[in-house]
Formats: sequence, C-alpha cells, structure tokens
Amino acid sequence: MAKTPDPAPRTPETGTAYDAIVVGAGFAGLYALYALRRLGFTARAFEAGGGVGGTWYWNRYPGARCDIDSLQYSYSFSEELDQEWTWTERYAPQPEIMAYANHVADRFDLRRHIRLDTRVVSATFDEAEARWTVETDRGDRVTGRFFILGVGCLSAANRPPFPGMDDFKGPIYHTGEWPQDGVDFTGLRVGVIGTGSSAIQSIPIIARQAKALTVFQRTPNYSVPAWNAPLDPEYVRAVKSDYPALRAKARARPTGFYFPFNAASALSAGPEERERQYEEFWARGGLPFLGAYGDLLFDRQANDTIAEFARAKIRAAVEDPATAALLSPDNVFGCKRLCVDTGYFETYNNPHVSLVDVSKAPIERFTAEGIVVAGRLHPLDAVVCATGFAAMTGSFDKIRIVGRGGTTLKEKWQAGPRTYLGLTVAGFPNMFIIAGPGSPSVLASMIQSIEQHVDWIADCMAHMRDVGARTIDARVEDEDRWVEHVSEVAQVSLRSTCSSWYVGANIPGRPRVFMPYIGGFPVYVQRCNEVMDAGYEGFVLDSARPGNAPPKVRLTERWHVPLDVEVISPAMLAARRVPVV
Ligand code: N01
Repeated sequence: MAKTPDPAPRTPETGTAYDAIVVGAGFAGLYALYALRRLGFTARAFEAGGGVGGTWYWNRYPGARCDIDSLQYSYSFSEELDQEWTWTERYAPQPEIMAYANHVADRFDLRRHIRLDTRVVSATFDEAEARWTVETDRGDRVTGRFFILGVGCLSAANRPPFPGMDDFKGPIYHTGEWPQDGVDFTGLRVGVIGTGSSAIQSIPIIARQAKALTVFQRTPNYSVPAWNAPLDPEYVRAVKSDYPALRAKARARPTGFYFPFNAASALSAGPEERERQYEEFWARGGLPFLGAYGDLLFDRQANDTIAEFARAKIRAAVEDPATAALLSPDNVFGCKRLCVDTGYFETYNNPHVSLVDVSKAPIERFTAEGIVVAGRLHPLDAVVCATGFAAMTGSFDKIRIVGRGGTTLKEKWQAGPRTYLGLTVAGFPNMFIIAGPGSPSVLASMIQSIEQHVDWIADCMAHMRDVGARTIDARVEDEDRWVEHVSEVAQVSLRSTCSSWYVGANIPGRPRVFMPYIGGFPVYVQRCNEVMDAGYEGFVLDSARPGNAPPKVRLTERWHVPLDVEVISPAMLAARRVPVV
C-alpha cells in the first residue's frame, strides 16, 4: 500500500491531567473540543491524521464528495458559522469539506488542543483514581476524568489480503487512505476492486484519466444520480435568511436531514402513478429518492417496485446488455447503503472500461503484472482497493481499551457491539462514544448525530460536576435492554436482510449484528432526552450527593424538538416502522 511520510518529531506529553481525552479530530472531535471548552472543561485530542477533518482527511480519492446537501451536511451549533460559510455546490467536494473543517478549527481556535499525527494505542480506567490513562504511539501518557471516542464509523480500512499483493510491481491504493498529494492515472492501466460508494464516486473520474480501467465487481450496487450542480446564490440566500428553521425541520426528520417525503405506501398507487412518482423523485436525485414512498424499506413487494425502476435505469444507461445485466443488483433496494453517482453506469459505455465479475470466481491472486481471476490475468499498472471499512467497530479494535476489572472492550464486544444508547458501555465508566454502534450514526446525517451526542455528553459532564459525581456507568440490564431494542427495531426493516457492512457481513469472521439504531433520529433523540431528564435513568452515578438529581439542560436544549408527524406518525411509531432512508 502507498506509504505516508513520517511526521515531524516532537516531545511526548506525559503526566498532564485533563478533564477529558478525546480521540479523533474529525467532525466529532472538533465539536467535542468546542463544546467541552464552552462548559469550562479542559481537553486534549489526539488525531492519527496529519490534519483535522477525520474521514474527509483520509478519503481524498477522486470524486469524493458528500451525498447529503451541503447546506445540511454542516455544523448547526453556530448561527454565525452558518452565515459566514458559503458552500459552492449542492454536494460539496472533499477539498471544500476539508476547507470547512480547517475553517472551523481556526475560527473556534481548536488547534491548540489537538496533537496531530498521533494514534491512541491504549486507554485504561484506573478504578481507585476514577481516571482514564491514555497512551499514544508517540510516547504520550496523559490522564482524563473522561475518555471520549470520536473515532468515526467508517475509518478502519478493510484491506482484503489477496494472495501475491506484495509481488505486484505497481502501486496499490485504498480509497480510505488516499495519498495526500493525489494520484495521476494518466496513461495507466488501472484496476478498481469493489463497487460501493467510494468506487462508484471514483470510477467515472479514474476512467477519464486511465488508458484502461478494469473494475472487479463482487456485488452490484444500486445508485441514484446526484444531479450535483453549483448552488444558486438566490437559493443559498433564501436558506440563510432563516437557517434555524431548516435546521429545526431537519432535526425532526427520521434521518436528521430534510427533504420531500411521501409517507404513502408504494402499493397503494397504480403502476402508472408509481412510475410518475419514481420519475419525480429520481429527478431530485440522491438519497431522497427513497422518500418516494413510506414502506419501501419495510415491504418486499413495495421494494420490488423501486428496485425494478432502478434496474430499468441501468438498462437504459448501459449500452451492452450483458454489462447492464451484470451491473444490475437483484437484492433489496436500499438494503446496502444506497450509492449516489455522477455518470457511473454510463462510464461502462467507454471501450477502455471493462467489468469483471468476481462473485462466483473470486480474485485468485495478484502477480507482478496484474490480477488473476478464473485463471485469466488482467494486466494492470496500478490498483485501487475500494474495499470499504471494518465498519462501526473497526477503529475501537485498534485501541486497547480496558475498563473495570481489567475487561477489554474487544472482549466485551466479541459477539458484537454492546452499548447503552450507543453512547456508553457498561463497565467502562466515564467513557463516551460519539455516534457509536447502537445510535443512529450512519443512518442519520452524520454531523447532526455528532452534535446531538456531544451536547448530551457535555451536559452530562457538567451535571456530574454540579453534583460532585466522580463516575457514571451504564447498568448492564439497561444496556441489555437497549441492545435488544436496537436489534428488534432492525428486524422490522428490510435493511437487516442483506449482507452489508451495517451487519458486519463485508468482512469474514465478524459477528452478524445490525449495528446502527434504525428507529429514527428524533425518536432516538427523544429517548436520550428522557434518560437525561429522569436524572440519567439506566446509569449509576457515583455521586457525593445522593440520587440521580435532575440535570440542568445546557447544550441539549436545541434537541428538544417535536417529532415530524408527517413522516413519523403514531401508527408508524407503534409498529416501529419509522422510514429511515
Ligand atoms: O465500501 P463498501 P465504500 N473481493 O463496503 C467490495 C460511506 N461513503 O468505501 O459488496 C472483491 O460499500 C465489496 O463487495 P461486496 C458510505 O456510507 C460515503 O465504497 O462486499 N470485492 C464492495 O463492492 C458507504 O456505504 C460516501 O460483495 C470486495 C466494495 O468492495 C461506506 O462509506 C462515499 C472484497 C466495498 O464497498 C463504505 O463505502 C464513500 C473482496 N475480497 C463512502 N472485499 C459519500 O458519498 C470487499 N469488496 C458521502
């Protein structure tokens, strides 16, 4: 794999005692630093990357951009920030998102709290002191009353160990660890392994540079056109004239972002009406296409109608019927994370682009010259592994996290992640996870999920200070109940039925557990609020003053939003069928 240069040497930090140690300086870590400082806490953040931005720092492959409208894929905690920052495209490209992350770090003076190029290797809870000791690969050893993980859900690269990789004479890249200076594929024969979101975004652009492009596909994916375009300044002005209203509407939606949504059943419409509806939502593009009907992810028959519509679009876009057939998924539409593209399927109409099916005959091996499938060598000069991530838990596995009684998190999560509210883990006091497994995380607009979690954590820490509590720990029974609830809600959704990274199925040997919370962002937020308002129900506080006193609401105030009954009706709630697209 391509190597990054060694960082500049620095003196290790030892012995400093902080209120909190934060892992990561992506969108989660940055906001955590801001929120904690606002409430008067000291914090140190360690970040493995050479800059802030997290996933956007690493995923700088060609074509990387967000697929939630930029005007919503951004922080909402500062109205000034909302007003002063200008997004240029409907879906911001990676460099613009990085510029935004850097702007936030400077604008709010966050860099002084961050140590870059530093990977946390261990965190151990000292029961006598009620503090976490955190060690890094640069020799730092510091302590924190609290240990906060903002490590991201999709940040531990999955690098399948194909035989013979070391023999390959050209470079091998992973989309999630892209070289900082970019890669020029001009005149090269390039192989791309994988056809998930990263591949689907990068393939059309790599195809423009490469002399020949060979895509190795194990499972075809559904993809909806982004229809990305420069943002109309008039539209931006209109949004900015009442930004808080858009933010509030987004918070009340099942995914934490706002777009037109039709809650009716796909089966209640006749074929022609349904076709019209799908065309209308297709013309809007992106993930909101799934908002065409309310039951698409609950009813297989309803789902078949949208799946067939999407397959017809592939047949219309791809000239060669055999290639179109190979690119056409036959599984549940939206079961794997839906992809959003710009000219992906059309790319296969180029004579220099070819598709190799590795679903039945997998990649056999690399040789010096290329990749062998079914005994045939595909000659290549460079390979891109768009093979995804050890999702949701992979980044936790990289840190030795030791809780009460010497139990490691890895041991505790052997059969799948166990959390209370996706925020905490019983037996790991004063440890908080931002957008962890068991929370809406990847099924909601990520930055909204992050902000809601950080606000909850910061309010909890301030409450503990108010009541003189040294530790907070989830009760095992409440954690068990939450894990059961997360799994029960998932079973109602068709999303739990296929082999996706949501269930850890993309990596052999991982336990099969639906990891994010699919019951709807505002429903989840309401639960977090209730837990807090009830004096941290489900938690044990080791408090100088008795009882779980009702807390003072500080940062979480803005998350007290009524459910949007248009899309989350009482009937849907009762049936646990909140349509998360
Ligand atoms: O990863 P993926 P990704 N041999 O896991 C294939 C977010 N994201 O990086 O499906 C051959 O989706 C694998 O095949 P299969 C988004 O949430 C967002 O693309 O397992 N192939 C699959 O085709 C997304 O869902 C954006 O059979 C192998 C591909 O590699 C998530 O990140 C952009 C293989 C991996 O697809 C992950 O996306 C990019 C093997 N041994 C990513 N192993 C936005 O637009 C794996 N594959 C915001």
